[in-house]
Amino acid sequence: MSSPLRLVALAAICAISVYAEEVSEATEPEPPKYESPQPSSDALFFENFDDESSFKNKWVLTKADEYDGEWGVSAGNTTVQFAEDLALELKNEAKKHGIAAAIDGGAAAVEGQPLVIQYEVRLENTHSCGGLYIKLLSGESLDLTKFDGASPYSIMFGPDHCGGTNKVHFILRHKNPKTGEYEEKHAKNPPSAVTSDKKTHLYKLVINADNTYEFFIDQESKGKGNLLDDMQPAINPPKLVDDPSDSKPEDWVDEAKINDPAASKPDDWDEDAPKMILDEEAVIPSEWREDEPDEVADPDAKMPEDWDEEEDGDWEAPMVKNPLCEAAGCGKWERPKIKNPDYKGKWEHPQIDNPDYIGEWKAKQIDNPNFFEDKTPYMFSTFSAVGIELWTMSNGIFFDNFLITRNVEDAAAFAASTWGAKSVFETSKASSGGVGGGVMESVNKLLDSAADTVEGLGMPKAHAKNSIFVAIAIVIATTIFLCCSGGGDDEFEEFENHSVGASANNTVEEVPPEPTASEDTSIPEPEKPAESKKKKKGKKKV
Ligand SMILES: [Ca+2]
Repeated sequence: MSSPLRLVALAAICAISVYAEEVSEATEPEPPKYESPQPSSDALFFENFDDESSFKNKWVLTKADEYDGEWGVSAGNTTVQFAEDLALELKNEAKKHGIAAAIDGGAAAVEGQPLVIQYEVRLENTHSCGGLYIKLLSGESLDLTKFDGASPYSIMFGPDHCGGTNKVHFILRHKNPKTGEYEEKHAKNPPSAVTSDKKTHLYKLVINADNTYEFFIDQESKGKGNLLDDMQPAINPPKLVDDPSDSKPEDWVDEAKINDPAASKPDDWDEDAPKMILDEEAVIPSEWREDEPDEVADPDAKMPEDWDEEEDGDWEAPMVKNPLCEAAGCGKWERPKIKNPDYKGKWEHPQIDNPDYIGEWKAKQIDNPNFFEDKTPYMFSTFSAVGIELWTMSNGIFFDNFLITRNVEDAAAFAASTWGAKSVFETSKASSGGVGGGVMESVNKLLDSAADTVEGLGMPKAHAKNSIFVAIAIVIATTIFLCCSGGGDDEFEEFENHSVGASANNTVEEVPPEPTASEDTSIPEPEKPAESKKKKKGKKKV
């Protein structure tokens, strides 16, 4: 066997032993067990999706028209730490999805207390276009089977990414106490969402009792604002408004400048004169060679020794710059251009202050008949359900660990034990080529796919993956040994003897098989590709 092939076989055998060792290490001792996370008891709403039967009882699929996107709960791909850690999966691309869960007895912001809304999002596929946000649905007699984009809500919060738009929404539907109408108020400076990787990200909105709000992504503050100052349009309308009965008088002059009536375009002002003209005083340089070409065949070039004129055609020297042109130039001489001294461009009428100017007209201000002042917009409407209503071009979107609470510390502690643990795992996975990793992720996916098939035959998936990897490695190594054995260096023979437990005294001399008539064991020398020779024609580095 030739040395490179033996090295490949050796590497395959090493891979088997290393992988077998890893498998052995991975199964002993027992990996940590998964425990479904639970927040403290005062959560207004909580869902970890780990109990599928509970999920089915609690969550309602909308039956609204066009909302035929499928939902399910699953652990998703193998980059998650625990197979028992289920999450809500949005399953279809290019479909509308709607699902919601009622909050027993409803909930509302409470005077003097903050409100925290947080949840995790993980994207298994590249996210091209679609929302990832949730809504706190309002309305007393809410029918979740009719949940759609028009369903009333109090707060919409979460990522939205499509093309160049990428932000974390915070929209408050605020009730106008004068009209009773609801108006959408958008946070003025929302942060960008994280949609470029496949890790789990935690989105959190905290609305405080002093009307301030703050965005957090992965436990880091990503921006804050005040409901009274930083919402668009403003929560509270202005005290004064334009008097609708007032209008600008017809003789009101609001032009500050006018054309100078005393000025006019001079008769000799030629607006059409060109900016550049030919220099009529220029003369052809004495060293200019009008009859010489710019390039000539390189007189120093020589035909390559391996050039075969019968096979490759006539050899032509590469072209180089004509040395006779270096002094001034070659070819037809053209007059250079100079700036036109008569060029003036378009005449512009000089401006003067308008003697009749009165100023900018403004309507008379009157008290705003619709004025109100909500000093506590953080006390927004009640909410009775958590809903996800999305139209997305991507699938493989996972939501998990929803938590709505009035306790900021509990929310942070819960996030640390849930998202925090996932983040540590995913970061270590990524550094070893796992989450978002390259080749190993592809290999892992292939093994997953094969293991899924075997799993259907009754073998646990993890064991199936390990067995398939070892089997493939053994087949590769055996094939290399069987196909390529014979001849070779002493070092590898020594390895072979040791590896099969043979002593130096009982080695068997290998006899290479006679080639049959149909077999040609010689390896023909590859022909020189004609294309590569042709490329030499007329080429020379100069
Ligand atoms: Ca979960």
